[in-house]
Amino acid sequence: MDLINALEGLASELRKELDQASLFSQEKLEELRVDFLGRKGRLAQIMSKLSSLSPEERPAVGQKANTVKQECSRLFDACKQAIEARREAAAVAGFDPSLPGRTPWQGSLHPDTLVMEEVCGIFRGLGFDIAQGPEVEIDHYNFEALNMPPEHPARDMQDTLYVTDTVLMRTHTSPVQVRTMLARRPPVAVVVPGKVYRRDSDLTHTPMFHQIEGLMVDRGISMAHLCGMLTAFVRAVFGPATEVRFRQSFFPFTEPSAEVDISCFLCGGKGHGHGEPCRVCKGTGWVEILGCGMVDPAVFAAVDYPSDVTGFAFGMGVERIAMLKYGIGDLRMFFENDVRFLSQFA
Ligand code: 2NM
Repeated sequence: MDLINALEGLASELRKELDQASLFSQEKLEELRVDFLGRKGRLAQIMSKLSSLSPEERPAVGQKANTVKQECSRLFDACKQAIEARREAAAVAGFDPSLPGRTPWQGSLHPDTLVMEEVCGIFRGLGFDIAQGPEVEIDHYNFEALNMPPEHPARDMQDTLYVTDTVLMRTHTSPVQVRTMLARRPPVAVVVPGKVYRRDSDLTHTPMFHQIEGLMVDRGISMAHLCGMLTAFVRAVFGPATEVRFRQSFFPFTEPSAEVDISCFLCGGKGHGHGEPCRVCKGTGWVEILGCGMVDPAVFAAVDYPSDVTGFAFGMGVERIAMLKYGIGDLRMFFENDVRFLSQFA
């Protein structure tokens, strides 16, 4: 008979629901009791159909209802005691499982890390290895081998943090390229992300910042490879419509040297928007993004490479790229580690 089945089902449904019940609160258990045994509960709903039965059928159903009700009450009471016992044990142990949980903080990567990972990922796709090296360097790798002998005016361009006469905090990541060339024969293709140090501190300079430099050396490497690689790179970071401009420049370790400008990603190179000069490119339509050049033969001589190899190198400031990419207006944000800033990069 349907109602008998329904009544029997009720007890097994309750057993299932109470499986986890020692983890319930008393409040939740009481809600469950009302749901099953309350005036408009599941048992009451089944019994409301009693009137549809013939008078002969009713006593059996009524009896069944009584046993089911007793069984359910017994289950509820046992559960209530189990919850109370658990609460008492936990209280003795000094832990209250009925307290709401604490939401753990979700960490996020620093914008410097995001940019270094993105840039290194792009160059890995172009066939470059990633190399790293010490932040405390010797004069020889940081300057001498990079065509900056003692008294070279270029050493004044970079205010160096010295540890001793010959030991210093690296002022760029280029000494890692030197170490790489000393350790490997051409072909070499590496990018080097990392911290660099300068004796400089104001609104737009910090004593420590991040650079990514790259180097590709082989027989037959030309300016065309440099242009192709760097164009592919900036389009991967700033979008396929980005225009690229190579502007003549100077570095001690490259000849010729150039700075790379990209068409402004904010105003699209127009130099203005809403009738105002563009705030990213200051109205020029171009944004400087990195420096580069063909490695000076003096650098290859310093690492004992044969005189017929050629190569290109490039370098960029990570904070500068991040400021452009994420619209960060203040360099100090990178070093204050304010969670309200950092969490925006989650
Ligand atoms: C730059 C610009 C131009 C550079 C040169 C070298 C090395 F080691 F191969 F000589 N590494 N990086 C380089 C060249 C770096 O940064 C603005």
